[in-house]
Amino acid sequence: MGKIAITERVTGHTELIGLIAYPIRHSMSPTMHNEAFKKLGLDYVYVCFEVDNSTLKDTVQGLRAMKVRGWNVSMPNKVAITQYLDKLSPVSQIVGACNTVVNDDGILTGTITDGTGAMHSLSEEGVDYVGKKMTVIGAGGAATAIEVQAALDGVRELTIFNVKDKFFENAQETVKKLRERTNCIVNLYDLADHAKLKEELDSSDIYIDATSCGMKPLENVVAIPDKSYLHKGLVVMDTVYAPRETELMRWASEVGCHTFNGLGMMLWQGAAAFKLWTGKEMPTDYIKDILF
Ligand code: SKM
Repeated sequence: MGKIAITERVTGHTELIGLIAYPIRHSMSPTMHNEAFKKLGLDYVYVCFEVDNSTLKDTVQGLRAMKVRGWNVSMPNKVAITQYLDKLSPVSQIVGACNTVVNDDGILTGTITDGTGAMHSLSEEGVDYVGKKMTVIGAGGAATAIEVQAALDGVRELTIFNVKDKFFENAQETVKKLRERTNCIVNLYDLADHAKLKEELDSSDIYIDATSCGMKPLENVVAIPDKSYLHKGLVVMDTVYAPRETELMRWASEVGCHTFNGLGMMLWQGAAAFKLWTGKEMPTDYIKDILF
């Protein structure tokens, strides 16, 4: 946007919507939301702020005091911010994290739209997940949001794999909560158990990779050992979108799987947040045309 466009668009009435994370200068959210505001003639601007856990509390207080309409939250603040909000949506409570805050007259409500974003992306790809078996690799923020939403949205069986790192315990908690609150059959295994991984993927309809494999600095790294773990008929979604095609997606194409990246998830998590702040549908076809 040039100087003229900014002075035409930003006036004394313009309201702010933010994204608080660190690092965050790489984000495509500002372009996505600002293009959508412009297209619909909505008087908001969306700006990134480099905020980590050390300045998070002050930031939340400041945004509330400034009557900012809302904001997105990304790493490393998704879990930490929950303690500073007034209310959390049911899904945010189960996931234990938040990526979207709405400020209604000083009452801050947090929710998480990453999971609905992923499920919406599957639907858009023509994947009917209700009653199906899904394997998800990963136990971080995005992975947990997907796992919870999948179980809530009617996936029959969910198998989670993760390496035995600090997130494994988190995944154990997720499994416990989902077993208590949903009818989904949920299991968790160590990603190092290759025999189990093969067995579970062989009997799955959908495989979602929600690790950072495939993304800088792990380009060309794949969470599964080789393409014999994939079968034709398996839907393979990689949550990575930069690069647009990961090594996992190349293997999946070679095997004949329906495969796609995380751009749809990114779009639909943003569209859900956009709706909460503005009450309007994001013009997603237009955004796809200009951004994807
Ligand atoms: O949950 C999303 C967040 O809303 C925006 C974002 C980004 O712009 O990079 C990434 C995810 O954490």
